[in-house]
Amino acid sequence: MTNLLEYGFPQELMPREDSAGAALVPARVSAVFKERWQLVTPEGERYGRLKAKEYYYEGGQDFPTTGDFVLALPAGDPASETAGDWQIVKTLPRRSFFARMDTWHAMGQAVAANMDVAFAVQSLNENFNVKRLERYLTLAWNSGARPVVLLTKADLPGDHRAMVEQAENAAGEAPVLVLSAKTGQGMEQLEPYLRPRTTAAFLGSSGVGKSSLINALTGEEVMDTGGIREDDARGRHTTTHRQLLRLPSGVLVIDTPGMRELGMWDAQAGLTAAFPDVERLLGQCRFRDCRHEQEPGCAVRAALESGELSPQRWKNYRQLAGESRASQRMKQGQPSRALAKNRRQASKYKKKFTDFT
Ligand SMILES: Nc1nc2c(ncn2[C@@H]2O[C@H](COP(=O)(O)OP(=O)(O)OP(=O)(O)O)[C@@H](O)[C@H]2O)c(=O)[nH]1
Ligand SMILES: [Mg+2]
Repeated sequence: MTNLLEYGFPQELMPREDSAGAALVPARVSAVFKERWQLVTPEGERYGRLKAKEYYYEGGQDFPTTGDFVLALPAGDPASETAGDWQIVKTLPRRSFFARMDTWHAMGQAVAANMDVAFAVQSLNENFNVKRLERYLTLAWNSGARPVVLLTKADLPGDHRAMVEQAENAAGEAPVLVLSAKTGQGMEQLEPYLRPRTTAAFLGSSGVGKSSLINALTGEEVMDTGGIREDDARGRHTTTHRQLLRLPSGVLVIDTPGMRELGMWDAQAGLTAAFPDVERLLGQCRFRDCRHEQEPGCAVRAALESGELSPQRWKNYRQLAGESRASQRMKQGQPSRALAKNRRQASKYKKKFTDFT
């Protein structure tokens, strides 16, 4: 018997024996494939499909994603059409979820759910990019999990101080840890974030070493890892699907493939947490509807002029806030021009890559 509590399933969400849903079995989604969900169930690993009545009709529930807690009906009669597959009946309330804009479907896509910690991973080479880090951090804060920045490959030659400092400035309240999966340097700093029964998701571009970190934590090659291009440190999309794993220490980790696109989806709370310095200034302009261009008494312009706020950070904030507003309009059913452009780009990607994630 697999104990679902060991997989982070909250006691209070367990079906009660005297409840109407007593026949339903708790499970956690460990991976999602085309219309099939890999589940950790009390009977071990099983596969499930969504019960149409609960999911595919108007007003249906959110499709489960990796890390979700669900209730399911065990596989029925082996002779029946659905033999072998469980039926997923309910997606239980999420305590956190990392979502991004799915430009193809013009909706939010939950990448991982019920994490306690969201690791935003970048490597200390050509991959390092503050703008991208701010993007990840905004969505990580928005997820409701605790964001932590991991700067990997600290064993690589060179002076990394400037990159670490830039990451610390961008990260604000989120801790920044410098480490190496290869040599083990700094790995002990992860310990407070990796407690038994808690869940940590690893998020970041392809090739930054997410799967390598998980292997280093396990002491075994539980995930495949791949090379990177020499010239720009880009990875080869080795991990192809999101996977929840339980490590020998009892912590649950979610490995994710490097995402090519990370658009904002309804991320105002994340922006407020990731850019407190900028949002504080917004409230200080003389005019409430200040556009931060030529208006007198503009606190943003004053901060840019004094050097208190860097032009890059301001520009990135505007970009992310614009995307977030566009996603809110989209939620209300108002398509935008920006979306149409994104969709054209997405369709190009779709033709080129089969693993569009
Ligand atoms: N020097 C050095 N190389 C590392 C380190 N961690 C990972 N690598 C290398 O970086 C490459 C990519 O590592 P992966 O772990 O596959 O990267 P990933 O983030 O899982 O990539 P995707 O699965 O494609 O998203 C591999 O060649 C690793 O050997 C490290 O700490 N130091
Ligand atoms: Mg990987």
